Parts: sequence; C-alpha cells; structure tokens
Amino acid sequence: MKKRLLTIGVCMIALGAASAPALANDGYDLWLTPAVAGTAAPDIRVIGQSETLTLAAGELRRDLAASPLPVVLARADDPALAALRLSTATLGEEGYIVRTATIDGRPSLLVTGKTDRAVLYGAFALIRAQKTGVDLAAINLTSAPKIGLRVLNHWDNLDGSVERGYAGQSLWDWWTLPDFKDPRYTDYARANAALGINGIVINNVNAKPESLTAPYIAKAAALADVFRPWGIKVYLSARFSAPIELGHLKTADPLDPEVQAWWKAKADEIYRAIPDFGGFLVKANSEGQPGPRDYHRSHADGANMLAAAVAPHGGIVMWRAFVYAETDPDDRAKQAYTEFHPLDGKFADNVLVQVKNGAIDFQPREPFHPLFGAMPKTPMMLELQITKEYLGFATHLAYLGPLFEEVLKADTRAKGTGSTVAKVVDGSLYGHKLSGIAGVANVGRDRDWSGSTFNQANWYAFGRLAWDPTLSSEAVAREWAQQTFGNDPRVIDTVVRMMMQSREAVVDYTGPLGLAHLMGTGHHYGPGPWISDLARPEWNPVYYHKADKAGVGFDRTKTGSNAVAQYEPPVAKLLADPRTTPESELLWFHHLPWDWKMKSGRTLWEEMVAHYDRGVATVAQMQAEWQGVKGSVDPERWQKTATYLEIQHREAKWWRDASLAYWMSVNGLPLPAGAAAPEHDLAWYKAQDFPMAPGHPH
Ligand code: BDP
Repeated sequence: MKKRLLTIGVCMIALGAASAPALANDGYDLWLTPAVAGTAAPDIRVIGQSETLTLAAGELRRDLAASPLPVVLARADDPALAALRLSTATLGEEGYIVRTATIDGRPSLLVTGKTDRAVLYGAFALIRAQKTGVDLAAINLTSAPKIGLRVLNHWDNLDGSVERGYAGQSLWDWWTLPDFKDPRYTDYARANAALGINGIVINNVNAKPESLTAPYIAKAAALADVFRPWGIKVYLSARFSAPIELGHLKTADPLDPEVQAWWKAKADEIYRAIPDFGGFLVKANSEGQPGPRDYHRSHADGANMLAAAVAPHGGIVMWRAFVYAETDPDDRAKQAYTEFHPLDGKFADNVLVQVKNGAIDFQPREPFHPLFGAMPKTPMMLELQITKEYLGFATHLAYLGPLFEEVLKADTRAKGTGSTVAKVVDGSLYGHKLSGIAGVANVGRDRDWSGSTFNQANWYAFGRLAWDPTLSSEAVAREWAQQTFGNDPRVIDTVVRMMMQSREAVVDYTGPLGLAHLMGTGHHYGPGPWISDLARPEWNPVYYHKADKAGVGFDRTKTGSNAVAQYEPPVAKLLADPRTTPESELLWFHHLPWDWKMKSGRTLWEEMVAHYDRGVATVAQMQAEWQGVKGSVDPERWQKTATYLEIQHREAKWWRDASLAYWMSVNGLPLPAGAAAPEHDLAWYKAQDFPMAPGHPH
C-alpha cells in the first residue's frame, strides 16, 4: 500500500512538468488507476445507505476524474427515482443503468440498478467509460451479466504455495487469518468487482481435507467478510474423502447415510460461519483424487450428495468433468464425454458440471470440448485457465482473450447453426437458470499480482468476457490497455497489436497445426516432444503427436479413436476429413504424411517449420514494437516487459529448435531451404532439467 501511495505522489509531482515523462508504476493498481490528471473531484451523492453503496461512491471519488454532471448513486426502487420510470425489466439482480437524468431538478449522471451490488458495478462501468474515452455528458449504458456465476478458481494450497502459480506465493496468508485481514484482500476484491467477478473458490481443486476443519472455515469466513460488500461469494474445493479423514468414517460412499449426514452437518457448520457461502467445487476421480467411482457410484451420485447438503442453504456444487483414468485404454480426449454424457438429466438442480474449454488440458489451442451442447439437461460451466501453465508461465506475453473468444464463439451445432459454446454456458441454449464460468486465477503476492503487466490483461479479459461472452477480445484488449497505460494512442495501438498476435505466436512456437501436450514432465515448462517413458501412456507427449517416419498427428477419425463422433454430426463430418478440418486443428484429428499438401501449397513438414519460424519472428516483432514505446510507458513496467520479452524470445527459439531437432530425428527430413538449423543437437535439448521450476510441487 505504502508503495502505491508513493507512486501516486510521484505522479502528481510529475504532472507539473511540461511534457510529463513516463511515471514510476509497479503495476499494483491494475486497471483501477486513480484519477490524477488535473481533475476536480466529482460531485457524488449517494441516496440510500449500505456498505456497498459507500464503497461504490468511494471508487468514484478515487478513480473518476472531473465529471460534467454531478453523479447520483441510488437503487432503482428508491422513491427519489420514481419519476424517471426506469425500465429495469432486463437488469436482473446485477445489471446496471448509467445515464443522464434529472434528479430533484438537477441534471445528473445516474448510476443505478436493482441491488446495491448492481450500483457498484455501474460505478465501475462509469469509471471504465471515462477512461476509455466515452463522453459522459451523453452516456447511456444498460448492461446485465449474461452468465450468473463468474468465478475465479484459486489453486492455492494451505502451505502458501500455488499450484501452477507464477506470481509468487498465495495471496491468502492462512497463518495469520482469520485475525489479520491483509488490506490486499480488499484491493483484490475491488479489482474483481470492477470486472463483475462474483465468486472465488479459495483453495486448490487438489484439496486437502483440512480446508474443511473449523479453523480453516473460520479463515474462509474472514475472507468472505472482506469480499461480501464487493458482491463476491466464497466457495471451497472439497475433498471427496473428507468424511473418512476428518469424520473417521469407514467410507465416503455417497449413498451411505452416515456419509450423507456428515456432509450435511459439515455444510450446516460452514453456513453458520458464512451465511452466504457459495458452495463446493469438486475434482473427483481425476489424477489420483478420491471420488464416487471408488465406490462404484457415478459422478452424479457424488455431486448430488453434496448438492443435497448445501441445497437447504441455497448453495451449489460445481462438479468438474476433468476426468481420465489410466485404466481406460481409450483416447484421453474421449473419456470425459464417455463418462458424463450418459449422466445428463441425473444431476440435482443445484449442480453445474464444470468442463475445461478443450478435451485434454488447457493447451495453447484445443478444439472445443465435445460435452458443450451434449448435455441439454445439465447446466454446463466453462473452465478456462488464466494462469499460463502451458503458455509460457508468467514470462511469456500471451494475451488469452483470443483463446477465450475462440471457444466461446465455437459453434457446437447442438440446436442448429449458432449454438455457440457461449450460449451453452450462459444457459440460453437450453433455458437453464443456473449458469457459470470459471477461470483458474493467475494471482499471487507479486506486487503486480499476476507476475507481469500483460498477465493482468488475462484476468481482466476473463472477467469482462464472463460478464458478456459476446465481447470481442480485441475490444477488451483496447479497454484494458487504456485503463492500464493511459490514453496515448500510439502506446495503446502498439499494446493492442502486440496482444492480438501474442497467443497465436505461442501456438506457433510450441505446437502448431493442432499439435498439443508436448511439454516437459511435471513442471510443464519447455519442450519435451520426445518424452515416452512415463508410467501412464497419456502423460507422454508421444501419445499425443504419434509421430513416426510416415507421418504425424492423432487419428481421431473412424480409422482411429473416433473422437470426432462425439461432436454433433455436422461438426463431426467436417472434422472427419482432413481437407475440411481447420488447419489450425489438423493434427489434433488426423495422422497425416509429412508430405501432405497444405492449402498453402507447402508440404505439412514445410508448413510446420514455417509456423515455428513465424512464432519466433512474432516475438522478435513484439520486442521491436515495445522498443518503439520506450519513454512513453513508465520505466518500471517498460523494463520488466522488455526483459520478459527477451526471455520469451530465447524460449520461443528453444521450443522451435528443440521441436525441429526432434521431428527431424523422427522423419529424417532435411529442413526446408532457408530455415535455420537448431542451435544444439537433440541430446542437448533432452538433457535440460528444471527441478525447481515454479508452480509445481518439488
Ligand atoms: C492440469 C494441471 C494440474 C491440475 C489439473 C486440474 O497440470 O496441476 O491439478 O490440470 O485441472 O493441467 O485438475
């Protein structure tokens, strides 16, 4: 906090200078940049009283620069607004209106909604509008979230480490909770509320039973107290076998009455401490976690037992479909569908099935998961990974907006053309009341929260797309850049250009044309396409690319695993034929000869090499673009980004060289004319070892 105040002070001094130089900024403020530029404090009036309304006014006082009109905050049902006859029918509980209106005879800027938290969201929308250049004198916004549960999943462990976290230790200081409520918890809540995020799962899906003990419930309750006025509910990841570990029962069988009673009592205990507790997130029978399958019960049996425990309190269960088993010889990409599809209609009303965007595991590109659209009777939550486990950790610049947009806009064809994943997730396709979206958080104790300035954009994009999944990722990038870097159009244009090409660059240099899961074991850092010696076949990169002298790629058509049949027939038909499969997903679905003719006229091998080269070249171009804004961005954030881009360039080249060295060892082909030889031989790349890489238990 101290440092931030200092930063603001420096800003104010610097403002006096004729041509304001770039200012010191450690990124702590995220998109909540305080208004400083020669502003008169706006006139803000709150009608009505609540902690949340007070917070909303505080945000405006801090971040809104001079307003052409006095600002009035009020709930829509306040008698002071009756004469306006506001049309609130489409607002729901969280939607807001921000518009000019005459109130008590005074032309004003009205921020309203049906609830206090809707007003809070409206206040943030007003600030955002000002920072993105909207003329406040003519403002007229009405907006309601399309998705109900907009949730961050923290993979934070009780020992303070964060699974797949690259931004320092956990934000939660479990040791000093519940007594000490670090002011960062409030700043964290503010940042989320500004985006409309309304739920936080505070502990890792690989959950420890201890998180359900009385001391940890008290710690969760302390966080819930901080988050509540910001419209955010707390959720817990639950370990399925907790009745055994904590309750000393002999079983965790979901059909056992004692087990059911244990969970009911546990839920009652949690709700006594956290009356608005959101509910449970569960990873069951996946990667060694216990679950109902241990007792030959279905995932629905497991989910419904927990759902019954929280239902009397209005809670929900988010049950993950990320399952695959070493005992199942079938294509890993098929297993979640095989397991869950028959359970459609069997889940309790307060259960959502949470499905990763693709059928494997958060790879830089995956086709959309076939479960989307395939379980019409079940609310389906989309799980995205904001932390970049497979996209270069914190150091690589990879804006995930396009990845999120790609899956949201993917057309499942489940109810004809236009049955997008977004419409499955927002509940509109099948008329579900419950709807949700989850993002695996990229937040830790680093001063800049996310490990780099540009990683903040991924958190931001998740929140904004969760509110409105029809937004374009480019528009989101632009508004983020304006709030983060100010309004120099040259800086903004540069930043947006860099962002919009960055994710594709990562795809290009790590695994183009539908290749996936080629990374090093365990830590998932760097290339390892050669790895073939792990106990479970589907943990080995060779399982995914199936490269041999004749060709490369996973045949998921009829001649192979037939995973394509899990998609709706019109989608399946396109994917069954390599000529109609998008080239970006080609090797995900097909095993093709190295000399397969691509649309460009090149062979598959030549095309692969071209993609690797393009990926590295794009990073070099981002470096050049960033050099071009030196002096126009504050030195602290500029330098860290420049250095990270250097790391990214080195590592992009490493990925390219290591991958090509490996592919050549398999296909025996020479590099196309003009392509540079890998810097080292394959043995060198294979010998690299990273026992202390972050985000992974050592
Ligand atoms: C994988 C991660 C692992 C997570 C798992 C999950 O490597 O750390 O536990 O996803 O989502 O991608 O459960």
